[in-house]
Amino acid sequence: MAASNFKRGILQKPRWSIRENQVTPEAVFNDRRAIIKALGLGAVGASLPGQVQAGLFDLFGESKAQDPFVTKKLDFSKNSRFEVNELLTPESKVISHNNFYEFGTSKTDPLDNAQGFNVNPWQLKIDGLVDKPITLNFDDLTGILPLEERIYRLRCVEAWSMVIPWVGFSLGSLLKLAGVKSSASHIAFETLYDPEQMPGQKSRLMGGGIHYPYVEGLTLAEAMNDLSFLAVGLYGKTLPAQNGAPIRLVVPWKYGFKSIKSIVRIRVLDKQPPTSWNQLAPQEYGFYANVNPEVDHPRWSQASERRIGEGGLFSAKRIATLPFNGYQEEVASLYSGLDLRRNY
Ligand SMILES: Nc1nc2c(c(=O)[nH]1)N[C@H]1C(S)=C(S)[C@@H](COP(=O)(O)O)O[C@H]1N2
Ligand SMILES: [Mo]
Repeated sequence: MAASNFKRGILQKPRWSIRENQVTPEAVFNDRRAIIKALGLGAVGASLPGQVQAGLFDLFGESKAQDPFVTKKLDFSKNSRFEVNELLTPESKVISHNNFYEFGTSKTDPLDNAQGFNVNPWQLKIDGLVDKPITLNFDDLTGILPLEERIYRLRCVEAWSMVIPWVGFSLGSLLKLAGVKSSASHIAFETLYDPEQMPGQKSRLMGGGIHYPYVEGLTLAEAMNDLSFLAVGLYGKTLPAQNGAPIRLVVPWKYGFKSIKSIVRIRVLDKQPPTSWNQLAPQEYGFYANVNPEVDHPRWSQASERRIGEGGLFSAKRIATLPFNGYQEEVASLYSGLDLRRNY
């Protein structure tokens, strides 16, 4: 009936829209009802048997049926110290243009391949040079510390960028709970290793040549900087699988590959840990990876970036890249005396 016709016709929506469901703000939800009404389907819809009604609502992404990965609304407060006077990247772009090589190397692979990703149960261990090792389970991730929202720019080393409202807590606040020993100098992070769930870990080709598990690292001073953030959500809801559910790092002054996803271990060390992209191509990706418009990637310029979701239909807007991605005031002092050209 009408529903299936609409599905094939003008009202067809991209796959991601079907997933915004449980979390849709009331206004938008009501708006969809208004659309149904405006289409003259309201009265018809209301009188149809349940199954057909479900089909109608499905059009607008209100069915939970074929959605194995569920995001949920989070309780949080806004942290007004971390706002950005720029347009937010639409949620539809944030959750459909991703790098998550464990699920494939093209930008839409993570969305396509991560929907069956099972993140509950989960374990995140914080250990190494700490007074009190901590193991967080799935519920602890959103319960151990008060959640706040921060709007950060994200600048990928591939010269595209987004502006994203993250929900989570500072990395430093979690490290303080564990108690960092005075001998510590660095923090190592590790993504889940589960080739059964992550097809990119099974095949060298699909996984982009990375040796899994994906690992990253920060100096202790970087980790304790107020900007270093552990995100458990974005746009007010728990993280979609493709964005690094159930918990991922966000270090906004560094290239995106430092912001490791789906973390299972945070280890406090007394030496610099190996990092995945540096191991794969050391002449292209350094340990620091601070956003720096003056130091080009060997194969492309880093002077400007493509802001995803802005600009015309066929071209995204290009804007100048800022030193430390615009977070110079907060972090430049961490690198005083360091040659940023050599320590890229
Ligand atoms: N485990 C893991 N973490 C990862 C990646 C990855 O492939 N695997 N890609 C990184 C890169 S290159 C970027 S730009 C960001 C992208 O985050 P987003 O998809 O949420 O925008 O995640 C980073 N974290
Ligand atoms: Mo990236």
